[in-house]
Amino acid sequence: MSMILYNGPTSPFGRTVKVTMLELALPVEEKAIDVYTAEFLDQKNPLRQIPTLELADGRAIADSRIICRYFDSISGHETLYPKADYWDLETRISLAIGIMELGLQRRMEIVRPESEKSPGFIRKQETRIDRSIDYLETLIDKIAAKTLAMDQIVTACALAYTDFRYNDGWRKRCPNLDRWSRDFARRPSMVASQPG
Ligand SMILES: N[C@@H](CCC(=O)N[C@@H](CS)C(=O)NCC(=O)O)C(=O)O
Repeated sequence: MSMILYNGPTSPFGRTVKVTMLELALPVEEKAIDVYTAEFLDQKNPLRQIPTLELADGRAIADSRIICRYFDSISGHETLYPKADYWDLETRISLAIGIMELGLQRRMEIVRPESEKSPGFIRKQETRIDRSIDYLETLIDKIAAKTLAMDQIVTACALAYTDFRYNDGWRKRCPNLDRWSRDFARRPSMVASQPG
């Protein structure tokens, strides 16, 4: 086994990387860690975040977006970043990653002690998540109308994380995205990477 992926059971960023790794059938050993106590990780990624990928020569690659890019570059498969529609594709990827980031910020705020929580901050993140998912619904033809690409993986993981940590109210508002995500969730890579 040449590469080690330090990961966690509920990270949406980690799930994106794992789905990509499984879809590309890459030989990566996954190690689930508790990132909050993983001091060893500081040497590889001073931000101490999961996912972090360690290469065979000891170098580390961090940030889900960069790890997925790296996987794509070494896979020998059809690229997950097709040239047609390229900047729109990257923008959809950013939007889906943004939904994950907002969901994580919301979650971090919710688990703070009662006296330190800001309901206004939580509501702001929820409004931005809802608005972003409604916007993705308008892009469904772009997202769904092709073979596997990176925007699909990130979108599916962002929506699943929203269901997991926030709510699934978007499914009623966004019937096309709902249908598409249910189909996508049946992929073995999505089944094998469910949180928990
Ligand atoms: N931009 C990073 C974000 C990764 C990230 O935020 N990971 C969280 C878990 S979901 C983490 O490691 N948090 C550690 C901490 O907050 O101490 C990526 O895309 O990989």
